[in-house]
Amino acid sequence: MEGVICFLGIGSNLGERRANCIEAMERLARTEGVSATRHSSLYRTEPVGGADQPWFVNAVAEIRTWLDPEDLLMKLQAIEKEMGRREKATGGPRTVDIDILLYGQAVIHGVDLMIPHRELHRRRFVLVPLNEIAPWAVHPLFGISARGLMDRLGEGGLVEKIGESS
Ligand code: PH2
Ligand code: MG
Ligand code: MG
Repeated sequence: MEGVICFLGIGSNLGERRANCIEAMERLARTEGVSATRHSSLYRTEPVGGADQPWFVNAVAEIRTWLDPEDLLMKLQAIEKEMGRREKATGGPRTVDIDILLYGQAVIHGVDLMIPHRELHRRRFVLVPLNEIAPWAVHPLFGISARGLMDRLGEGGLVEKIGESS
């Protein structure tokens, strides 16, 4: 076994947003070097930054991976592309976005890769689903759990769980 426990942020605000998030998680589960262990509920979330765009559907997935962070990033980008994502990282609407939030307790300051995700601690649409599945997960730079980060969060965008039937 071994491998590294990672948390991934998944989001979509173009097309069939819920189906896109679910498909992204299914594709993750089929990815070589990745074992999809758990994921949060889906949430309807107010767009943060560039407010003039559709609301998102967001979720957080926990995976165990045997890939190094750079290889994992390449696999995630391949899934985004296969699912028809054309947009670059502009903050505008996207079919699917898969971000590495935490990779074990690794701290990586690359040009293309920053782990932990640089906005993780500021985003309610990340912290609410992360807390649903892993309130104990520790931010390696702050030494604060997801629960603690939530408690420290001020005003943020609206985040509401999508019911089974809605
Ligand atoms: N992603 C962004 C920018 N703003 N807002 C919400 N609610 N959800 C997102 O996933 C999101 C966002 C950039 O990746
Ligand atoms: Mg993102
Ligand atoms: Mg991204």
